[in-house]
Amino acid sequence: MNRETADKRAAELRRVIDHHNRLYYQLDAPKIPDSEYDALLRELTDIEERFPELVTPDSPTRRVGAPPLDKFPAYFHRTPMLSLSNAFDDGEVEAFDRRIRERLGAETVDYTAEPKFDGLAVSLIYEDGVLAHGSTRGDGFTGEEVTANVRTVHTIPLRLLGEGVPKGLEVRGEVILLREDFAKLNRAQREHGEKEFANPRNAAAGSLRQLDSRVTASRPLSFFAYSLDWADGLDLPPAQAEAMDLLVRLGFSVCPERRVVSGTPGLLAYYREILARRDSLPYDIDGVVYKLNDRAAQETVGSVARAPRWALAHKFPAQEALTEIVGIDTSVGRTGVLTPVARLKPVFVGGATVTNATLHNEDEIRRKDVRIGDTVVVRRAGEVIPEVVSVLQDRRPPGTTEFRMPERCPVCGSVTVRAAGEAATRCTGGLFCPAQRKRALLHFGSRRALDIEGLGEKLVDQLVDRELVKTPADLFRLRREDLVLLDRLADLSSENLVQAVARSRRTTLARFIYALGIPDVGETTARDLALFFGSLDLLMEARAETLRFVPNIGVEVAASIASFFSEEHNRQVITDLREQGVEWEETSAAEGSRPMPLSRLLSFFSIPEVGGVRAEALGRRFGSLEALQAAEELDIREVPGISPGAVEGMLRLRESPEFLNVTRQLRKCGFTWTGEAPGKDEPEAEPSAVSGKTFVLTGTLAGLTRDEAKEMIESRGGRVSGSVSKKTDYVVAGAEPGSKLAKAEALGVPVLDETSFLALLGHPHE
Ligand code: 5U1
Repeated sequence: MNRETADKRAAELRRVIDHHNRLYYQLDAPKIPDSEYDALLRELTDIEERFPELVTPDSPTRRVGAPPLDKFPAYFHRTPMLSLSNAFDDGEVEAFDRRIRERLGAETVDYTAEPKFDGLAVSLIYEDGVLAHGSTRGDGFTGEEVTANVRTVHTIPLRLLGEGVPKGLEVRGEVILLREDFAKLNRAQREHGEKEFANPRNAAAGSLRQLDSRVTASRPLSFFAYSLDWADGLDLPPAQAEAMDLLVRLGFSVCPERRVVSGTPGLLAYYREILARRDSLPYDIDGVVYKLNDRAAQETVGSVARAPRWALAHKFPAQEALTEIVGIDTSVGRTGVLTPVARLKPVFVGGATVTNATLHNEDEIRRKDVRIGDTVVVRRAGEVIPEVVSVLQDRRPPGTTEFRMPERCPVCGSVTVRAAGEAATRCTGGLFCPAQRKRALLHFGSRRALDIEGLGEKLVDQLVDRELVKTPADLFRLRREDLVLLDRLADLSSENLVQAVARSRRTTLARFIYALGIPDVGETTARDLALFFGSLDLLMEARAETLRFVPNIGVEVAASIASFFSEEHNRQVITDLREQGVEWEETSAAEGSRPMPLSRLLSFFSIPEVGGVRAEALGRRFGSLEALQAAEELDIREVPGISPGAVEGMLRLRESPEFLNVTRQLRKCGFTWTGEAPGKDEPEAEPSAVSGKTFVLTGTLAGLTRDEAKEMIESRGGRVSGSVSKKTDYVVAGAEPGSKLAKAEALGVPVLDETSFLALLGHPHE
């Protein structure tokens, strides 16, 4: 083949391959088998290898990636890549529509509405119809040039379709992973022993930012266009919706769910429809986007800072949230399969409060390395059972141990656990498992437990081997006649033992709890439990969350205790022991005898947007749990410094079964919840010092995070703004402040360091 025929054939092959690529990836209607497509691509590759000078930037062979880069070059966007303002409720959408109508003097306005993809925004530049640059958003002004990477995305045309293509054109949109492709990718990661991705968004972002574009090529990315920003040599249509249609004609995938709607009712109806269909869409979305349809009107309405006034993202409730694992239970299915279930600190996610999440199976736990005490991402999508998605390894508290799935005790069939570092299995039946009967009986009768004098190793061996004693309750049924038959147990010792057993009936609650041999419960913990609950029944019904309120008890021990008392055979032996007359004195705390600050109770639950400061503000405002429970939504909204998310979280929490159960159990132990400790009732600073003032934060503060600083300001009636202007009252500057500090100095705005900031808030450094 000479060069000229090769050139012609290559051009033909590119056209045919592009056509089939589009049929396959964009229209989901392949017309030739994969083998034929591969043969065409191979033929083109061969030609380009023989005549490298014939390679064109839009050749489909370029989709396989290029040699790796050291770093991405910076890419300066011709016009800034704007972000979108967010709305979280209907009122904010109404206000958006009202503002636009007022600015345009129009009665009703048409909008385009489309799903908001959860991916990575990119800009694509075409020169003479050929893809010339692809870049990420970066800070909106400067992104990273990732051209070789975007070329690998099959739904991005390398050459625009149709006649009369413009000289230059910029299209923006989102690179995403379809759910199906995400599952495929993670399966492949798993098979290659590589780390799985937490969600499609992370996977898409991670894939597009690979210095080696051959890696990007191996990831099944997709692209959806959502804006046509400028075109040289082409008149853009007057309406946004028409511009989207033009993008389709040029060869782009544009979301098929896009629609033109009218006024607030149209916007809200669209939102509800897409929200209802969210889980059945083939991709993850986190809301919908509204845009003024008339492009000339978009110009009139204009932009503020980095977001256009003519567009709005109406966000869906988050489907993922962070929370903590307080325990891992195992549920036993009908077929005997053990399924691990994470018990969570209650968290509001996907429109409901979630307290349990499935961990699927042991492999999954090992792969994700989930441990009790871990902070995890929990996902709740639609009506699907919530699941633990990933662990935040850097938030792992010290001293956690790898979680070992319970196993069935080979002897008694009860679920067993393996303690950290122990080779042998240990039965949650503890004292009552036949496999450990001897050890358990010795512990039960030991001096610090029920103190049964004479119940030594040799005697226990014989009692168990001759099946005279199966559980500790059987000890109380022994008669002298049974014992005299045992080796070397004379009449007198038999009598002594029967009397020692009888004497041990009278004990204390702490000793009894210790005697039960609950995994991880030593003498001190047993004493703490007895003191806290005062009654065995209250202890036995306590949930793991309630047990966390006992001083010195952490998540793992709380989980172990709750799990012990949830086992039927353990409860049965306790009943038997009581029937045999084992008794102790119980104390019942009078209701109200144990006041606890309401804020401490609230802080224990992960309420969205409620940290210590807002919990204290709620405590101050309501003064008792009863008042908080009875409060109208409006009363909660009026708590100083509260945010809409915090109000929502509070409303959900106070109705959640976990909260009601924990408070019911604690109330039985005498707890009541009060306002803040004396002295906290007074406002902590002169209200005028912060109230109504605008703050700007810059740099890193040593003692508190930016969110904490923000919450402290807002809870005192102040505002935090992102940029410095003449209206700014204070700039708070931490280490390595940004340009905001220079601007503040130029405008003469007072600048506070961390110490003076805390002093202003009435929180001087200790
Ligand atoms: N669907 C969609 N997502 N999204 C994101 N449209 C859309 N428009 C955007 C952004 C940032 O910006 C416009 C201002 C073009």
